[in-house]
Amino acid sequence: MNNTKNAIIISISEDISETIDLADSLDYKAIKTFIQKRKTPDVNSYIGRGKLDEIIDYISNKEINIDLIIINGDLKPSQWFNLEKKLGINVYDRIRLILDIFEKRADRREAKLQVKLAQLGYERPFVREIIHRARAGEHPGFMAGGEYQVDDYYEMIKKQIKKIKRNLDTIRDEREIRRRHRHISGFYLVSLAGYTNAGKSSLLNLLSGEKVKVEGKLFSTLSTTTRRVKNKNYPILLTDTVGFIQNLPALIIDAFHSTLEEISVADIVLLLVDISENEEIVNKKLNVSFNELIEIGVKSPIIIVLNKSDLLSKKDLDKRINLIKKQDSIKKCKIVPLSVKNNENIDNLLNVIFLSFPQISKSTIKLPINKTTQSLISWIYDIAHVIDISYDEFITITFECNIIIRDKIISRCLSLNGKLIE
Ligand SMILES: Nc1nc2c(ncn2[C@@H]2O[C@H](COP(=O)(O)OP(=O)(O)OP(=O)(O)O)[C@@H](O)[C@H]2O)c(=O)[nH]1
Ligand SMILES: [Mg+2]
Repeated sequence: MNNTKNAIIISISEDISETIDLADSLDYKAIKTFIQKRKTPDVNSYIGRGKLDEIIDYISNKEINIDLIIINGDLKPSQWFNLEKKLGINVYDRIRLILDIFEKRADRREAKLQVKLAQLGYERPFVREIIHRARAGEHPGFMAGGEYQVDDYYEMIKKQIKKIKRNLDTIRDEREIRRRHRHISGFYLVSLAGYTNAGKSSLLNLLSGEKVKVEGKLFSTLSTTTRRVKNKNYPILLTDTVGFIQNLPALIIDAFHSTLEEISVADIVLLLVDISENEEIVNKKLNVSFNELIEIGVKSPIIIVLNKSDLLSKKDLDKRINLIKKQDSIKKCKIVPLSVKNNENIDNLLNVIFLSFPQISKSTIKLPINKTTQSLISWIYDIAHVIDISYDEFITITFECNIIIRDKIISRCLSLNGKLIE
């Protein structure tokens, strides 16, 4: 069944393609765009009077039903109020559009709470406006809160925000405990970050055999998923999480703090970029995502993964890689082009990841041959990167891994009468 609804986009700049994609993510088709180029929005109605009249005319003459008006920017409560009143159709600004997508996609408890928190934060100034208008006798109710008296509603928002924050803190603490446990068990934590739709979930699925939802729409993923990388040579836990977008509203960043924290505590961050888009967009999205990572406090190595290379010729791909390499901000990062779709260059990515881990050390041990040491060896294969193994009177095995795992392997080796060679 086709659930597409019709929307009009109003903008004061020509840069509207992302807003069209956001609308599409909510199944709204942008059937008409009104652009009034100006430096700052009109204080009262975002766009000037003449343009507004033109839109009112368009709506009233049109046989097609318009379900939503989308403003390609942020609205002040008074502007929103005036626009809805004049146009007689629901008016969303960019933040509200994103919040609605998030609400639709939130599948687990944490994401639901985070979205609710962001929504309440968003609604608060609007409620203030409504209280003001209601007192002046202009507006009887508000958004979903029509059944509440506005004053009560405002109080309720405050209480709800407090309660949600408490619940989110508990979930965050549980996650912290789980994370510490995983680290102690010797796993490396690698997180996937990047602009929405770059292919993060596709890469998680490919590397772990998971079936996280993959979609050509914006913000398919909201909840965090952590899975072990299938390749047994690498004891890696990979975490997929919410994507970035330019001007990600501060209240969403705040609400998703604990989810984004998951990125900042990883040993390595993979920053995915869709390399197939045009150069200007690639650069913009790369910079937005990179700055976002710095802002959320990432200190670990960042590997730039240029995904969707299958959509470019070798020549175009090389050209783009060279352009990206020239950027000062990302000079220290390694760059890996690949195609998740065609399973191309994935092994190279795993190697680059492994070589980027902090405190990697190489060790060689000698073990007597018996049943117990066999199980130790398969365990070593499981949690370390085995470089060489040879059998004579003893088994000599050389492996690379982080210091925590190394200490564990050596202590088990010694307890089985093995020897540390180097
Ligand atoms: N051509 C091509 N398409 C790809 C590749 N990797 C992913 N895609 C497509 O890109 C779209 C987005 O993929 P996702 O894995 O959902 O992207 P994401 O980064 O998880 O997106 P969000 O969860 O929305 O942040 C889907 O339509 C994928 O099929 C690739 O290597 N080549
Ligand atoms: Mg995803």
